Amino acid sequence: MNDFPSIFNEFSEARRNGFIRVKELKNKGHNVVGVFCTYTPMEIIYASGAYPVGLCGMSDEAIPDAEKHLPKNLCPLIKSSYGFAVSEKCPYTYFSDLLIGETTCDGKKKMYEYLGEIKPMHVMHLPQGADREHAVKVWKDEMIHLKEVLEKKFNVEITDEKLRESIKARNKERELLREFYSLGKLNPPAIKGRDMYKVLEGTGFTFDKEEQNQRIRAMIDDIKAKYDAEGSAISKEDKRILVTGCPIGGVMDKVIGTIEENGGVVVCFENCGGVKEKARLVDETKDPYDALAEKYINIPCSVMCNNNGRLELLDSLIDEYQIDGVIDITLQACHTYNLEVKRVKDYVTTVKNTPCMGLETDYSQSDIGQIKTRIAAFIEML
Ligand code: BJ8
Repeated sequence: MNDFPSIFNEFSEARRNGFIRVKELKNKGHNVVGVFCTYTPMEIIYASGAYPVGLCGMSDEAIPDAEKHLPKNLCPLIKSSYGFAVSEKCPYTYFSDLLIGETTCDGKKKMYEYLGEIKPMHVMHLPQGADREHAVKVWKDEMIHLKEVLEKKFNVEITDEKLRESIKARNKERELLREFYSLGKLNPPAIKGRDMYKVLEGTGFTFDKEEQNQRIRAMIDDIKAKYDAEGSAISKEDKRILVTGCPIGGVMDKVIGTIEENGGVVVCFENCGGVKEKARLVDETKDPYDALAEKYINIPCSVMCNNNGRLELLDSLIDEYQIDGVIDITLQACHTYNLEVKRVKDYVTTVKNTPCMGLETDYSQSDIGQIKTRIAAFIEML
């Protein structure tokens, strides 16, 4: 039987060790594409032969560098991402041949204009809603435009065959990760949310996908076998928490750690990095660009108007994961998620009869005491 904590840690080390792997890829003549968002159609990047890597900043280390150019009252994820790029403190950004962003929130899309002065940058124009037929057409055209940009940049041809192969490979990875995070459906869950997140996050910095999939397959089988033989190390009394809202890479320890040290266990991450991107596969039977446009435009992020898909997803997840309480995390100055807090809270408490708490925070440690008090009180009340 495997040693789970060390396997989980290996995944969380992937980000740090990935620096060396990226350098090796560059030395071997491969292209690297830096990305910032779940809307990026990774399949097209893979079909160009390049390796995508996530560049969203997850610590406050480079925020002072960003604040030399950007306003202070901006989302920490945007400031951190820009700060790492402008200060050349992030090797992933440094080694990227091209950066791809999307017109999501105002802060990100305007930050991309500055990033474009540092590195080659392509911004995809994301429609602002998924419920109109022409929006899907516009998004499909943007996919085709991205294909042309990558072909020109890397002097390659992206054939439909290559694209279909990468769609299949990504779907396979998604299905495996869905099986992995579904371990949270067990009651009590088989693993803690912090460990689950380490693995999910680590996959964004693992470049050999075949090897990654084999490791995850073996890990799922081992965890299930251990659970069947010995039960779970997690108490059935722990309150089952669903986390939704902004990406949480930069507030992982502060928020998820605090939940799990105060009688809760995070069994489901609805946000980016968790279920949001993986809930829906790309249809392998359709024209690949139609299928990619349909899949990606339906990601239920708060930048969309309307974003009813988020409530639909939360509705089913609360049932499937037997949720005791929902915590909706907003990064400071993220207006779109902040504005959705009321809608989420109203829906979750009235329709699903489940307690819900909104939590606003940033990448600093200054509010840690207040966060602890609020989370402990919320869990106590469940
Ligand atoms: S699909 S969540 S990765 S946009 S937290 S930068 S929205 S101000 S990160 Fe996001 Fe794509 Fe949506 Fe996901 Fe702006 Fe809000 Fe900051 Fe955000």
